[in-house]
Amino acid sequence: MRIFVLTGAGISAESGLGTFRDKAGTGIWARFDPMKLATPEGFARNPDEVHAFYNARRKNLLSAQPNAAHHALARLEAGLAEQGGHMTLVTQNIDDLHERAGSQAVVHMHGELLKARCAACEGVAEWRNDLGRADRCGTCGETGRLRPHVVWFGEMPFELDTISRALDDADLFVAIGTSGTVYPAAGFVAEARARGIRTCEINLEPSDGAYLFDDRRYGPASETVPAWVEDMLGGTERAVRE
Ligand code: BV8
Repeated sequence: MRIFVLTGAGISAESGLGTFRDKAGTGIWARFDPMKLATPEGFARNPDEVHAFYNARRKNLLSAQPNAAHHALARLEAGLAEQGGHMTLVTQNIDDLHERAGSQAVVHMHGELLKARCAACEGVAEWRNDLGRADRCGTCGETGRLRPHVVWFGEMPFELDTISRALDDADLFVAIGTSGTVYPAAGFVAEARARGIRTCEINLEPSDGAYLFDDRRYGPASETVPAWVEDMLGGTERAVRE
């Protein structure tokens, strides 16, 4: 079995990291303006404000722990490999909770909060402290040219070719903890369907794109994902229709 898994902020919600668009209107983008804080134009206009936004999220991440859903996906990756199968894990998240739970291959299509990129030399380095205009690039020595290594709105997501090839190769497409709002990630389910691939949504509640999924499982990821992984590794994927 070759499974393509796409995760979003919902898989990290129970680890205490914020989601973006919860229906309750409590998400990050309900409290902060993405056009000011998650676009290159916003960063150019007010770098200190954008750095402060990501410094707060980086601090929050460093005190967070992976939850049972992250650990279950790490088990699925290992279990499928043992069975001669394969799992591709693509995440929209910029946290490192999949890696800390033991996932070996994670495609961060929207970048990584614990890395900084230099606008002068394009060098990328681990960065776990606060980041600001006074910081110096360890590769080229320039000061004040570092930014969070994340993909902002209007910027090209990373590894789209890798993602497209993995979709070509998959037997099953599973979206976990994503509202299916942001493109191109939100378009992956339609690409999977166009390839005749079975699709499954695992989320707290039906997303606006729920109709695009053959199977659906709803509830907190820390409960629904381990149960789904047990089914997958037990070989009897029990698709619970809503
Ligand atoms: C691109 C990184 C061209 C930074 C993010 C106008 C101008 C420019 C672009 C556009 C435009 N109009 C549209 C676009 C395209 C735009 C877009 O899609 N906009 C949307 C708003 C309409 N996209 C882009 O700009 C992308 N780039 O288009 O470049 C291009 C295109 C194709 C090919 C080549 C080039 C770049 C988008 C990336 C932006 N960066 N983040 C940061 O994190 O600060 S996006 C942001 O939303 C998040 O990072 C996240 O990755 C992404 C998706 O959000 P979700 O993960 O789905 O989270 P959300 O809160 O929405 O949903 C959580 C879900 O979990 C909910 O359904 C909830 O019910 C559920 N949940 C909650 N708790 C639990 C749970 N589930 C289970 N258990 C729980 N406990």
